[in-house]
Amino acid sequence: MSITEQLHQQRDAALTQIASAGDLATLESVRVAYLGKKGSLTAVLRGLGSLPPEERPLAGKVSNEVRVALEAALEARRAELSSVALKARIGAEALDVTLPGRSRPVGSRHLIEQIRAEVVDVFLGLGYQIAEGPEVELDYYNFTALNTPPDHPARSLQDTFYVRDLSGERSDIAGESDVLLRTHTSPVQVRVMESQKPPIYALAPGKVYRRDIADPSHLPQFTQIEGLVVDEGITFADLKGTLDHACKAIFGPDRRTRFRPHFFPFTEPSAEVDVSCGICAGSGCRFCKGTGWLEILGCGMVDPNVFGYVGIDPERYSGFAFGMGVERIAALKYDLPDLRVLLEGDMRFLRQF
Ligand code: 2NL
Repeated sequence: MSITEQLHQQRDAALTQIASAGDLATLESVRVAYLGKKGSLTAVLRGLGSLPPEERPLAGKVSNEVRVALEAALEARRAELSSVALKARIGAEALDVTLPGRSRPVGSRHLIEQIRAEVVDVFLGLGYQIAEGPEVELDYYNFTALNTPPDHPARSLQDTFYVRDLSGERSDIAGESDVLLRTHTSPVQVRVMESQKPPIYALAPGKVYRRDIADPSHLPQFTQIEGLVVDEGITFADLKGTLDHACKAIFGPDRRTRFRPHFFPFTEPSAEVDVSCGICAGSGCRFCKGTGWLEILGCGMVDPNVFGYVGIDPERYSGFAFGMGVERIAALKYDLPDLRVLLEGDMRFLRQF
């Protein structure tokens, strides 16, 4: 076979392999087999020098043509294969930017926390300090210093969660225990009066505990906000003005208040406060059970006996105090038929606020 025939045979074999190379790596191995340092075409080119001089020009020309043809075919196939590879990669990495994103719901404060913050803001606006204290309290701060008699029903095991029972160890408090879960936030205010001199303008929001079975209108744990003012010359008129302002700020400027006589061990005189019904504006409807009024808080002038426990001179100072249940305010504001939804964490309820 002539050298020209050999070269053409190699060229045709190489072109077939180039055409059938399915990926860039295979194509590269074809290139190395023919045009690499130890490639078969390279070997032919190296052997040109040993040909008889008259054959060299033609053999040189043909081998050069074959090399150029193979390089062109390799380059063309390389371009083809890279575009196929790129298309495959783009296909695999494709991202549909028109798909809706995964939703991440934004959380919100619990309704009780919202109302608590709203009430706190009203009293911050009146210059009150916010006070906090322990939820596990001493009987002394929760009952005794608040003028609650030893035999008062609120102190019974039926009504209060006791933590430590000392009745077996100390005969002087027979039937009593000295550590309990606070039943109101009043003990916070007793501690304020013990540690600060008047004038005192304090608000005590926090969780309180009572031994009730949960039902539509009772929870064993709820949130109370109490307020306390002690200053010279404080009268019941100051109490009325303050609470009327607070009710208008919380429920709306068109609401009215009324004060009914009541009894608490720690205040004298004492009153319950009603706010006019927001549905019927006072004329009577199903929501207010025909009365035109909704009961929202208790209050009164601080009993001088309470001042005695904390060393405040009742001849020089007078004061008022009040307490409200935040869950009850929530129920009135949003017409909740059952307070228990406030403790259950059901998103269908919580999402509404
Ligand atoms: C209610 C009634 C009330 C107080 C709380 C109080 C605190 C001190 C002294 C005197 Cl340190 N009184 N607190 C007074 C009257 C009523 O709460 O119905 N709460 C839900």
